[in-house]
Amino acid sequence: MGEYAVGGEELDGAGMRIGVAVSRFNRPVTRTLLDGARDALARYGVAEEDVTVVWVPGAFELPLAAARLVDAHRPDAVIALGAVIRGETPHFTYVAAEAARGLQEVGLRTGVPVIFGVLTTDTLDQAWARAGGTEGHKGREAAASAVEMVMLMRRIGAGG
Ligand code: INI
Repeated sequence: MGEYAVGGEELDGAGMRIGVAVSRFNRPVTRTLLDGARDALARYGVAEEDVTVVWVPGAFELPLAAARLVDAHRPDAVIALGAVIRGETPHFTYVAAEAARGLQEVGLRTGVPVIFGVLTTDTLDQAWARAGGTEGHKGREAAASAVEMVMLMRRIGAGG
């Protein structure tokens, strides 16, 4: 029996190695997500040289990059950042759903936390609102989730 939790105030990323996969599609937004994630990781004590960033063409490519990062670098966590905006085509549904499914699969296969920092919105304005605007900052939140999940996995123990 037991109960495991990590409080936001105790987030400590000192010594953690973090991989970041980020998509170029809607780059001004994803660049902002990346800047926020990097800044937040630094605030949690993650050293700059312990953060590895990989750029991919679009969100659909995020799962493969996350998988390769895990297999090649064995980071403590991977953060995936992207912006999928609905626009006019059904492409949105496939890209967003496959990014989510693929990223979840990488985390479950490897036991390394994979954080879903992918915006899925109807409009560009809604994406900006979640990239440091009125609805928060998904990049910063992703960084916090990454550090929390690494701490939590260590507390639970017996990882892969
Ligand atoms: N990729 C995104 O990251 N965001 C989008 O909004 C998007 N839309 O709308 O099409 C998008 N498409 C590209 C996709 O991720 C792949 O890069 C492409 O299909 C090549 O595999």
